Amino acid sequence: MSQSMIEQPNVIYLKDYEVPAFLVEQTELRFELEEDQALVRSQVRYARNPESSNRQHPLLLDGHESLELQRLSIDGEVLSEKDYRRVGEQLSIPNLPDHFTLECITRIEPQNNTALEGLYKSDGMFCTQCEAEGFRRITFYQDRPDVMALFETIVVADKQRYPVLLSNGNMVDAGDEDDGRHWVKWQDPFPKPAYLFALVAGDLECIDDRFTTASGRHVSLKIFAETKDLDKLDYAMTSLKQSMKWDEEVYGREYDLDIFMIVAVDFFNMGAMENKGLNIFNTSCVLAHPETTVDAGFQRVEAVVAHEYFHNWSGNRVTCRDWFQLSLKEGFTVFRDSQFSADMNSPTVKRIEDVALLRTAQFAEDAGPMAHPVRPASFIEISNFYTLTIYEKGCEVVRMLHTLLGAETFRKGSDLYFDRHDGQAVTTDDFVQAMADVSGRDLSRFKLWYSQSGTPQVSVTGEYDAEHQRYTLHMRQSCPATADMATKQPFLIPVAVGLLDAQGDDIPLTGGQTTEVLECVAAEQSFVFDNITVEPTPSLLRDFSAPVKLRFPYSREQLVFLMQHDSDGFNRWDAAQQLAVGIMSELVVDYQQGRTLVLDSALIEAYRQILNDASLDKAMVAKVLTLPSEAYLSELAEVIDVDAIHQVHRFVKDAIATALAPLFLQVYQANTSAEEYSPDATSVARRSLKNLALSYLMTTEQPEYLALALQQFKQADNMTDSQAALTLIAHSGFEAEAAEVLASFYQRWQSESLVVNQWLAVQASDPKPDALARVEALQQHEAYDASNPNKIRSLVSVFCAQNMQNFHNSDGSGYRFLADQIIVLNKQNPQIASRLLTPLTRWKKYSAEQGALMKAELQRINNSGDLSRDVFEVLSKSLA
Ligand code: 0A1
Ligand code: ZN
Repeated sequence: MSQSMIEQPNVIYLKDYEVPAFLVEQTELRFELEEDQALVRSQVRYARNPESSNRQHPLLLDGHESLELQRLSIDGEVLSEKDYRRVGEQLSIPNLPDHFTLECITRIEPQNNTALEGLYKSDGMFCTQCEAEGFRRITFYQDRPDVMALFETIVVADKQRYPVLLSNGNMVDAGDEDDGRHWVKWQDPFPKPAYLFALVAGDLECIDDRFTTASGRHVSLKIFAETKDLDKLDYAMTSLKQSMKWDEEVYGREYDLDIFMIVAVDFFNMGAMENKGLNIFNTSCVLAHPETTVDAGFQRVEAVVAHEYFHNWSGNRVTCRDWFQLSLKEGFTVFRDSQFSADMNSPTVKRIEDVALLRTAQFAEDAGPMAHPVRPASFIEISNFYTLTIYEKGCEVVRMLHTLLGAETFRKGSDLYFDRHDGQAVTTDDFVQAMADVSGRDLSRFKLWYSQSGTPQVSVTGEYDAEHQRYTLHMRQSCPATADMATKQPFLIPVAVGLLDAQGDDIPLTGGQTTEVLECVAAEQSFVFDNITVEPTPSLLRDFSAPVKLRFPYSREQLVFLMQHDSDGFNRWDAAQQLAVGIMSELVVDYQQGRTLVLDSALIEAYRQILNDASLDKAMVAKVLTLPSEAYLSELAEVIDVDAIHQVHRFVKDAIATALAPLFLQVYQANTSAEEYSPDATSVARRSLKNLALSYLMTTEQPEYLALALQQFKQADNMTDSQAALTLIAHSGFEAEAAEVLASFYQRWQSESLVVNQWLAVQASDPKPDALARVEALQQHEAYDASNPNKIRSLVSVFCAQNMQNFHNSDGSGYRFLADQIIVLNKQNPQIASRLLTPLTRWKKYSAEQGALMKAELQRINNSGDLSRDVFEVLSKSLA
């Protein structure tokens, strides 16, 4: 057996779940923070778990290899090395009584922790990230979510460098020591698993506010950041208060501590983290200011603040039994935050954005080598499972329950779930059971959504029987084999349907309703509508009622008709997408066969109509007039021809722009406003339409429109307009102007790290052929920091995941570049390395030659040695 075979990481299976041998009554932690180390003393009171079958079971503690164990004692008696076994990530202590206190002192080096898991330093401050398995990098512990304990934490550090010392719960005591150090003691009254533990120590300032809950509890709200960012916290605070109120009104959930804190950190692997009472946020998800943040950035802050806050109930009060249940908290919480964002803004636009993400990225995940169910059956490294499937598809699964049960029953179900399981660590089955109990429904077939991977396909045809005034929808469902699962049983698919008459009005269906939810549960099934006096046009899967690929043989005329008349806003947009997809797919074939490209005027006329329809919401117009993305067209393609898709996309956009330029110019001018910036839905809609119009105009490469963009770039008083103009000019063929705006933008914003990230991303996504050389040069730029995930994402990820044309250059240079990055990052930050791999893992979707180039780079990474579990898992699945 080769060395690498011996070291192959273990696969962990859901079916092997066992309850913990010991429960924890109390966890006391003391952190001594210094510049070259941190000493952690933990004192933990254990009791044998009465539910554990084996009364002799040793205590199994998780502890990362980087932990230096300095002392271990039981009830005051120091253990020697023969009293325990430390193998790999586990420490096993046999022969224990039923009750005892274990004291453990570990030495760690946060200043050298580049993985950003456990306790690490971000820009001079200490912070933690313990989900999923980061706590084991701090001390030896049963680092699993079903072990919940009361935590008490003392943090000691130099007072001048680290005036602010935070942890979970309430501050109960504090004091100074003689040597310039100080300490603070925190107590969390709610039992929690170790993954929700947090600590922050730094030179931070905060903004303060308060919130009074429905039952009259006064909660102090604090958002911390570095002094320079203090002026960018107001929007997050407003969003937090709105979230607190919304959760009371919509879910009946109140906040439960006297204080709620958010801390902004610059080095963070993900978006944010819901640690009890002390959320830690990536600066990119909490800082917002009109001058430095685009509209989408404001909306992201609002959504992520809400998401983390909502976790206080869906995640913290009721948590996961094991990590296979991750979607229990994530799918439900994404559903909650999407409902919140819909309520705060435009529900239809929010739905369109969510579905666009799901259909491009999650469907692609389901079709790739990392395909897994919403409740996976196995994993090697849990960090690899913070995926679009767990989050976004998990959200869709909860949404389907909401659709099937109706809002009122769903609320009863969530009340029962929170009530029944408060303080427990539970499973997705428990969640569905609460929904089944309140509705009296048997949801066993529904649960296949949790256990089966893959995107179901639903083919629908319609049949009209004029004589009997009857319309029948015939549905067939199937689900393709996925990398992890060959065969699937039929799902319970809720298909929301409306029928339009010849005028485009909804025909009343059962009970006079205009939308009916059909439940498709068999491979083949027909649904009959009676008293239908004319042949209708069906509007199917309204509001995207299930995460499936639905096909109906619509004619182009029918799609235009739906675009104009469907009462379901989502389906109006989707009809436009289907129309464009149909036309563009044909053009891709024309391009491949060397035929001259000609655009079907149906698309131009449909767009003209929309532009002329003053009754429409502007955000909707902007969405409807946005062509299907190259990523979506790629997902739909059997074999991805990057060049053909790119050229066709350009061609279609240019043809539309040329035909409708005067209209776009009118729209642009009508929506240019001198009003002060505001991130409210109406203003966001106006800017989105205006900047969409500008993007069409710029496609024509006419100097007069360049002048318009330059003027917008110079005069903009907000980042949305400034960045829109910057991107269009930088990506255009006007090279002198492109260089000029990029230089002036950097000059102006170099001290704003998040703006610099946008500047990096604009260059990384430039479709012009020199993009890779530019990206490589930018890696040497003073603005770049190869250890900061936000910088890596802005430059490397954007190039590899969004700059399709250049990343997939047929000389393989893009693939080589990415592999080189991953080989370095694999050691430095395995989570980021593994995420970056995604574009290469899809090699089977490309032509044989391209696929071979991609695969060769995966193999080169594989041979580079010393792979982290994260990278190993993705590589081995991709090469299987
Ligand atoms: N629970 C967080 C996501 C998160 C997961 C892992 C992290 O570090 C590896 C950080 C954050 C959320 O859903 O927001
Ligand atoms: Zn979450």
